[in-house]
Amino acid sequence: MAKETLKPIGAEIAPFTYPSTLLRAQRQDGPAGLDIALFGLPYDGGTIARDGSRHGPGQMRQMSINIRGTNSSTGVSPFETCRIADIGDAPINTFDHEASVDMMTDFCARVAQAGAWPLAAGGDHLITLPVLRGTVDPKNPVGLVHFDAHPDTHDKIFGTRLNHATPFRRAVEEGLVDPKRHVIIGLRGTTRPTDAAIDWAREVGITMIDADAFFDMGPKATVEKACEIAGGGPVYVTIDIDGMDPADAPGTGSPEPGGMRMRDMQVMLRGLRGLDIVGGDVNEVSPPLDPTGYTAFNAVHLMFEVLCLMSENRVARGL
Ligand SMILES: [Mn+2]
Repeated sequence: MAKETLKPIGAEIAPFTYPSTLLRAQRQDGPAGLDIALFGLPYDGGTIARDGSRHGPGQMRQMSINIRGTNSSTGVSPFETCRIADIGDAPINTFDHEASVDMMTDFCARVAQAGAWPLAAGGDHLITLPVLRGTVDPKNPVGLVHFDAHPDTHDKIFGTRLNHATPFRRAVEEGLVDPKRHVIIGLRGTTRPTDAAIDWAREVGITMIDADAFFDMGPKATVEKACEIAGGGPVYVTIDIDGMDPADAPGTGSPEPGGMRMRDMQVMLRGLRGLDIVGGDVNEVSPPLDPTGYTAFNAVHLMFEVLCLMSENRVARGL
């Protein structure tokens, strides 16, 4: 018997009302009974310079206005097969960095304890660490499909271990991510004569497909390679919006020219079908840096693609 699902708010009958929920999902307090929990992690205390991504979840809710329930390319309708709701934002403490990371971790742990899979809106890229800490058992680490202009594998910045340039160093150290199944796509930008973050990533076996390699291979060959690397176990998808070209995502703290366009991202995300995708996030959308909202608009369309992958996998697993 088909399960009773939560239909998106007004997607058919009131397309121009503002539900102000992620992907027009229904609002629910807490993750009980959900297959997939959508939520915000409105924290940018890990940002080195240009911040503002704490406002990302809010603008992503506003820009969810045009999201309808079905993926026109794949035919997947996540709200028909899975119980999905927006459970709001994790609490944080603006004046206490370490406590905020712990509060986000606790929030995500409650999602996992309810049996739901997480799909988060950031926040800066540090937010991926509490999602992984809260939802991944180190006995069963995830593979990572990671879109980003930067590797985020530094050890420390200004002596601190928790910021948006370090989350994947910590995640690998803590056994949450299998570095042999971690692929980063889109690396580029000005750098330094030596880059310890890149060197470390290479040493531990992370695969890096930089923007030059991506544009040589094209999105289809790139995603085929990504599937080969990340497959063989549960997979998490993390999308730093600065992986995209600033033409499609200007509203982010560390934009880098020469990146992937929206179409490239759509082709690659749809190419991940068949992987065991159990969670994801879209992060680094900074509304103050893009008053048009176009960055957040694209971000929620990417989030919907990840939701389709997760819901399809949930069905494949018989959950
Ligand atoms: Mn990043």
